[in-house]
Amino acid sequence: MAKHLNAIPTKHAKLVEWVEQWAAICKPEGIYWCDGSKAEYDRLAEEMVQSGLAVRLNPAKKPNSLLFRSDPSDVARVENRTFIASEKQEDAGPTNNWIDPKELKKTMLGLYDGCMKGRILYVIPFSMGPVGSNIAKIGVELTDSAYVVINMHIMTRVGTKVLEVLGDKGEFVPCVHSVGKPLAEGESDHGIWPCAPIEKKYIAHFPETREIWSFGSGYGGNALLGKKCLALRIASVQARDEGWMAEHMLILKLTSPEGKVKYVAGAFPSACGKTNLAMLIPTLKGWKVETIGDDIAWMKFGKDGRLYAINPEAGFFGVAPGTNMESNKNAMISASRDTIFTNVALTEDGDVWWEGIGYDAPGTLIDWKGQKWDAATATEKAAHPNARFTARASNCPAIAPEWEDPAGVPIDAFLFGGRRPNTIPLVHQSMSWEHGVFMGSIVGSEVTAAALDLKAGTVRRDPFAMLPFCGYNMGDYFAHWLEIGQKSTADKLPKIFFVNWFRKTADGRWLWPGFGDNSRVLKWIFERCDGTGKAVETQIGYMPTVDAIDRTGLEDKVTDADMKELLALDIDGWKKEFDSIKVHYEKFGDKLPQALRDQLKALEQRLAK
Ligand code: O2Y
Ligand code: MN
Repeated sequence: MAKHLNAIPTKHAKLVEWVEQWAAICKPEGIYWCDGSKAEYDRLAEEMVQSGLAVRLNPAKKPNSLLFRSDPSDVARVENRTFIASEKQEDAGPTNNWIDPKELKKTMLGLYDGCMKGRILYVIPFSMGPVGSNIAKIGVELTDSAYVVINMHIMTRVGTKVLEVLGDKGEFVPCVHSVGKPLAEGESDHGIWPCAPIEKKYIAHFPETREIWSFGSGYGGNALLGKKCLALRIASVQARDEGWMAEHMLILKLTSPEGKVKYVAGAFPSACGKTNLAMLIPTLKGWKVETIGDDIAWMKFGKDGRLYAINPEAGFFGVAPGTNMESNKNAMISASRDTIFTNVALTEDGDVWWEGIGYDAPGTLIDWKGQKWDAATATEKAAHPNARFTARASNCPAIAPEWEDPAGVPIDAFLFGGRRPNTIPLVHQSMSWEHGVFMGSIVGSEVTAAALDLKAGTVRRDPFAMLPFCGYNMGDYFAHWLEIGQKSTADKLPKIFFVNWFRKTADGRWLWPGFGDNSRVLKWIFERCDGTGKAVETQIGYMPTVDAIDRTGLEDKVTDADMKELLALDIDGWKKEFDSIKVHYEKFGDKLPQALRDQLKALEQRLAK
């Protein structure tokens, strides 16, 4: 039996028993209970530097920061190895990979048997959300990866204070993770990222028992189990059962020049600039955006009938390539110290570099695969396109003072959006809660030539940006959104908007500059929440009049003609959209709520007028 390397810091009998059960299966060299301290972080970081797994960056360039290079086969979330193992297939629904839980547990127990030989089993008690908040949840992750431990230190709240809240009998979500690479007697990783081959990778969720089992990957969303696995897939099931919301949404605080505040939450599919929007620097004088969260929102009704949101995370796991001082200055500053970089390039002077960082590579680099890289001769990118920075939210200059308020912040507006070069206007507002749910259910991005599974130009629907993250049948999830609308009144519920920063002209020119100029659209949304903001009712919802979006200082970049095009109602485009939504909806069969069928029918009728 593996020995405990430090004192067991809890009297929670069920937790201790569960840890020992898993230790008996995984057979680690020892069990270590994480306390979440800086000393623990520093010790594990140094051990990984000494073993060659991590590079310590030049402290004069990036203080207290590390660089990791993963195995080239372990660079992103693996959707085809991510499973919802509900008792009934119907409960996973048409958008998830379903697998029988008994069969999966049998397979995975076989893989877990002895998988931690030669390694330490770390026990990570963590809180998603401010410790003790009534919206927060506690998880415990078992892992054999010190990389996971230090990332969890940044992304969640870890350690002793969490165990105090858990007490002797508190509920926790059990999360088991192994890199799936046992070590033989005397063997070490020799600085090579441990993981298992793709066919042995499993990212498994058991919604009925609220368990997460992950095997074979050490990377991001596959391994940091608090994030996508707990805070979205399992939490979405808990939220359905308990009457709250777990959403793939950024949360931002918007302050007007007069000092009035609105809180906005927004769901966008991957690669639509969610982190950039959450940290936006307005180009409009006097307006301020502050960040509450960049990826996930948990929301519960307050006694006043409003929805209160917390960011369950404590850090950002952001995409490095394309992030620069122009696109996201606040993210660059967040990642300027105390940061874990994964799969970016290393400069000769011990700094990091990636494509789109805003300046040329300063000399010869070491690329993400550990090879010498020279811009003049390179045939491949220096940083992996999914290279990441793990940065502390507390290091973000734009972080809102209330970002850790355990009560959460009251949400005024929901935004949905995707990358849509045509048809969808710059912004429109729903006519009702049901219409807003309809808008969320049709979110999607146009597929580019790079995505191989769909024809270029078609729309990949990603309802509520939850396609890879909803832990149950998406049809039931739509019904849950509709039920949320029944729990309060229209004046208290968030207003719902659909935005599209990605419109192009027929000859491929961007119509809208995006980034800081998106504050102009946020201003109109702010005004609409206040019952002002000029709008016209159209077949697809309320749209701003052409003069309603403040273009002060932007008149040369976005002309009157551009604005007209951005806000034009493209009836023929919407008729095609209707056909595409019909096909999308067919997937859900009987699970598609009648209210959404009615919304689609009503749209058809309005378009025919
Ligand atoms: O590739 C990964 O493992 C990370 S995926 C991710 C990370 C941060 C925020 N969002 C996402 C996402 O896929 O939505
Ligand atoms: Mn995300």
